[in-house]
Amino acid sequence: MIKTKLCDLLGIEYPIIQGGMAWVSTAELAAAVSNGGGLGIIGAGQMPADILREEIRKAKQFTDRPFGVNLLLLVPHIKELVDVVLDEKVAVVTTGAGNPGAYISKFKEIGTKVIPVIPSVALAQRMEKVGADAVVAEGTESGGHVGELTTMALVPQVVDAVNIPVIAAGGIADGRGLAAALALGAAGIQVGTRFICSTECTVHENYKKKVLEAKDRDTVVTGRPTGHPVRIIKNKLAREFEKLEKECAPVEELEKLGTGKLKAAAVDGDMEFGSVMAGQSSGLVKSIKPAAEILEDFIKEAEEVIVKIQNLVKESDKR
Ligand code: TUI
Repeated sequence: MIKTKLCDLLGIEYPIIQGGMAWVSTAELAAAVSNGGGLGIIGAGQMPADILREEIRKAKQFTDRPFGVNLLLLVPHIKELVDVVLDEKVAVVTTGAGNPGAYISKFKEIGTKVIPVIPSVALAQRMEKVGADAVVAEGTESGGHVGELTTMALVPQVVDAVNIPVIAAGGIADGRGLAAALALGAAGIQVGTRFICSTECTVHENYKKKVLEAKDRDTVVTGRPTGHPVRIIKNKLAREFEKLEKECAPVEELEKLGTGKLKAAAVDGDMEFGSVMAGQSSGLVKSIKPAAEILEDFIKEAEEVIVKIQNLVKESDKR
């Protein structure tokens, strides 16, 4: 069994939280992960407020365990989404693509735990100062909107810089990754890509297939000049981005190219011109399984790896 302070903080069995992926992490997936012993998270993305409320209520029907909502701070109606999460008293909020400082005190007043996703040490320190309960240190291996640093370099630097629990994210899709994250000082992991290929994930089947087929070099970061670099699986859309970026096309043109493309991939199954956001760990994903089984596999494999390393140390001492 692998228990950490993150399990105590969130009231969960395993130190694994599911990435709140816009258009991908619906109530079904979130509830399945929470029922399996992790923390499931609904990705609010650009949902209208009333749809987010419906998703939260659906998740409450599917599970009695705590779950969370991921809020994308760059959406124009973010204040309405914050109000829904407050109103529904969701247990945990993770935030992406910005600084949630302005909302933290409101969440804390009602006992909602706030866990910002951050790509740097400076932001982690700022988040600790304004009262975050933990941070997700997300490396550039992740899918979707990414920072510059790798998980291997970022996580231990964040661990050294703050006193709140650090959750490692980016490139982690099996128990070896969980063991490695713990070795870096993390109190747990956030997993996105592996859960795309779960039975309960409601994303289009073509999306799951694309992740299953992807190999190690099949993702690429697009849209750097827009200030919102996004990792996706290579396809015609990625090539179009590459072409426009080479031509130094205006930012507006790049932004226009990206608009609505995640929905096209996740809902309509457009694998050519849709934005198939997924991490570098796609190459590790080989099967579609129930979320609970994925969680058990993570823990079992991490335990085996840790024992193996302990044995290595013991054997080395005898030499
Ligand atoms: O947010 C994510 N991953 C995402 S968001 C997304 S949807 C999207 N679509 C198009 C363009 C942009 C987003 C798909 N995947 N991960 C968490 C994350 N947050 N990664 C990086 C950051 C981040 C960046 C800047 C967090 C804070 C931040 O702060 C800037 C500041 O100083 O305010």
